[in-house]
Amino acid sequence: MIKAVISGTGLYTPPATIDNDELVEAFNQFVDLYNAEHADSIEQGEVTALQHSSSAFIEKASGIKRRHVIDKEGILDPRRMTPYIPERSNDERSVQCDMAVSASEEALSRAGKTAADVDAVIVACSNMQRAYPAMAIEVQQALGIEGFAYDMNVACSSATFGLQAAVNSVENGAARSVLVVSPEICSGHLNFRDRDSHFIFGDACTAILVEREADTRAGQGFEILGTSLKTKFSNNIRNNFGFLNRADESGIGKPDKLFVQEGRKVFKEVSPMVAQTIQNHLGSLGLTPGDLRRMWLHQANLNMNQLIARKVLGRDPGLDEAPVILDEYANTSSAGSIIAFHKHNDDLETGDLGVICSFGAGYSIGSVVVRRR
Ligand code: CO8
Repeated sequence: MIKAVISGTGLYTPPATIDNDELVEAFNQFVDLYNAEHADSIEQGEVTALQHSSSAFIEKASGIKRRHVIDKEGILDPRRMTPYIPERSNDERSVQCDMAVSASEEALSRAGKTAADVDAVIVACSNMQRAYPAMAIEVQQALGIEGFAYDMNVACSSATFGLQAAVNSVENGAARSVLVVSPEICSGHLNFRDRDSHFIFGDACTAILVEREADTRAGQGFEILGTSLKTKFSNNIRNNFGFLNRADESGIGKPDKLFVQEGRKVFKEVSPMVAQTIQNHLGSLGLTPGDLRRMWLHQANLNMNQLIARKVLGRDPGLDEAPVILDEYANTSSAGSIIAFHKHNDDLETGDLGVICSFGAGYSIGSVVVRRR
């Protein structure tokens, strides 16, 4: 039987950063402008005055300190509050393709492989910058890969669902190796005018190379022991942007065409589901939580991750057991758990076990149990 391994990972981090104080200053300027413009209506009770945001709240409620973004100026302009990412001509590489190529080249180089060794590309992320042709086929062409490519979207769980698709393709012989790439431009669909969520997301791109064990060096990378996926429909994280928007002009420009969530409900409902999914997955592989050396969890909220790790382990986790990258990156959707894995796996020893686990809109949860080779 063919076995699949993760032989290399890569990360593209946009150079621009916005810390909480900068973000809050711009948001509060926007609030002051809005309240001044609507002073009469606010006075007459027709419009509700907007409230200031606060860095102290953001760090306490989420653990986020800063985020990397493709464009800083547009987001921090209180009259715009949206990144400025100029359109490119059809003859140029798209922005997501550029990010994907950068992360993929690092993954290939770390695995000691070239494009000639890869048979497939899956672009798995929350937002594609166009409907078609598939982003993955553009990335495939840019990297010079023969074979096939396709896009998929399961919001924050896209990368782990993509990993399962890659494992299937490798283990059933459809591909020798598959690149799973997650170019997340979350700033493009975040409502920076919404006090409840303006601080949540950042931009980044990850890439993972999944190969046949037989094509890798002894001791290289991580054996994939199993993948487990779970979904349950919920409206608590939603984005109604879509191709039918133009068919009803009354909805254009409404806030539901960007990311919206009931954050508290998500926290309460998803945390136990995630802990249960990890425990069930370990059990199905004949393992127990005590066997885990590390959990690379989705990076949305620090308190949520501590709660999930505590539920899984039955005790408080050490930072070393559930590493945190959201302080630096914020929530980068599907890239988050893979960034944690990419940055925090070098110290594991042969035989050490870990779980990569994503969770988010859908609801969707993806668990991937790996063992250091
Ligand atoms: N500044 C100051 N005060 C604030 C602010 C702010 N910015 N925002 C809210 N408050 C106030 C509220 O008004 C409230 O005040 P009061 O108590 O007087 O009513 C108080 O703070 C508490 O508000 P909340 O209950 O909303 O705050 P929480 O403690 O619940 O924290 C969080 C909010 C941080 C959002 C938290 O609920 C959370 O992180 N939940 C988990 C969310 C999560 O994991 N979501 C996953 C979504 S990601 C995903 O699936 C990917 C989607 C695709 C990506 C798309 C890219 C854009």
